[in-house]
Amino acid sequence: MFKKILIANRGEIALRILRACRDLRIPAVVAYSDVDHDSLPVRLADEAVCIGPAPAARSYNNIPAVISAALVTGCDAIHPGYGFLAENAYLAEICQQVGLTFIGPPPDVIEKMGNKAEARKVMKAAGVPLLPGTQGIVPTLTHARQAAREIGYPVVIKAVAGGGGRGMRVATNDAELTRGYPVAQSEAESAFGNGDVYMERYLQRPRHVEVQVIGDQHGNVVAIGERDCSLQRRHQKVVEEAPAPHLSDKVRQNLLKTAEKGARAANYWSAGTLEFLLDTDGHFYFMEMNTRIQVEHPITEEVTSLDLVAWQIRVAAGERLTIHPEQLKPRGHSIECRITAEDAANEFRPSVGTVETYVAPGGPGVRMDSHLFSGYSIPPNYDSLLGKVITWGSTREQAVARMERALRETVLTGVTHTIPFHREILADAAFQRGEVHTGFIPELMSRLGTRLKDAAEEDAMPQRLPIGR
Ligand code: MV4
Repeated sequence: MFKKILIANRGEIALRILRACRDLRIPAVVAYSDVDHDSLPVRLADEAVCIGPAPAARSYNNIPAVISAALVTGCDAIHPGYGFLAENAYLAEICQQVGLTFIGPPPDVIEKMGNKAEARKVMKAAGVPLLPGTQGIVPTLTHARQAAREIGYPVVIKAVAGGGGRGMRVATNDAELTRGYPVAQSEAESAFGNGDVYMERYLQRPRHVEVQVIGDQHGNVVAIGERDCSLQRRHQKVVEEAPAPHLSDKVRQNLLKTAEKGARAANYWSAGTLEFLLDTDGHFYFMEMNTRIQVEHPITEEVTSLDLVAWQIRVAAGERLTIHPEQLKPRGHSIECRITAEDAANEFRPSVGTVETYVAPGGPGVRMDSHLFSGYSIPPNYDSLLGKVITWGSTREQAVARMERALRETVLTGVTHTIPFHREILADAAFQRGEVHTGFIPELMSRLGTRLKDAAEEDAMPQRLPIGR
């Protein structure tokens, strides 16, 4: 096992990794930027080391700074968390060269899955179902028109270096394709430094269902379980749940077996996720693979009792997976609400400031993964995630009821946040029936109209705040 781990991340995930290190009795060093000096993970860590100023390019994304921080503090492994350098093949490569272990898959696997057209090829060869689409990249508009004829409209143009929906362009006819193709290319070039694009048939209102996998360095790969992540706004997940509602046992078993086969074909080890689109007939299609621990991993932990971050560390150290099939039958249901510092009533404008009062929810079936504390000042330099409210119930209904309870009892003042928005989602009749799809949030937003403003005001009313003032 590792002697000491460098946590090259911040916020709730730095804290989550630190907790896994504690459970494994591994000392941990938190690498932080200037503005995170007083953060909770830094305060709780065994050691902390500053890696640069606030801009991520000069700290959390600065490979030489991260490598040096690990070496000078005597670490033998780096956990990158999610975001920042988590899917950076160069970091994984340099780690190998200087004798550090990158807690993630090998660089060649990161690179292959990072190219979405290459990932499609690997999955196709393995017999994983894909939407009709191009074999590789689409080099010219002429090729794009030809491909659209073969695929059939509507089509979507995606960046090979993209992922998560950034730089996506939908075309429903030749005219839209002609206009959209160069835009997709130049957006891909400026966003990812790689203008290569590929094409797929576009599916209307699909569900986003992803499969958590984990593999060791001895050839064992298991699909742990699926998550429904259909509730997204501008490609940002808002609510996730496990298991996926209204999925037949047959489709679920097939999905998990298929994901396992895909991960094996990619020579995968470590924790990873295969994303699929699910249509209304229960057909699923591979979209992309993420080679990191994901934000929403806790809901899979809640229904399996596995510690995915601890397993990710253990397999990186060379341990064998010893997960029994019995542990893979999901027990009950889990939901996660991502609380962000945004104003849902005003186009989700980012909100910054200092947390005045924070009281975390608790009680049976409630887990709060957050780095907040009363008096914490939120730096404006990074993403707006404040924490994740995660509930577990023996049924979906119980997990929903517990989420409503947890959201009601959370006290968070001083910054505008999305708890009122989450309460509207939870109160929605279609959501309560488990009728989720990727059009849900946009449709809810238009139904809500000005209701969000009222909900935000109500939330701020002092008589609802038992603590503070
Ligand atoms: C798609 C799609 C429909 N057809 N691909 C890709 C990444 C994801 N974040 C957005 N992506 C989509 N890819 C094809 N061929 C629809 C989406 C999509 C979506 C997917 C999951 C969750 C929310 C979404 C919202 C809009 C579009």
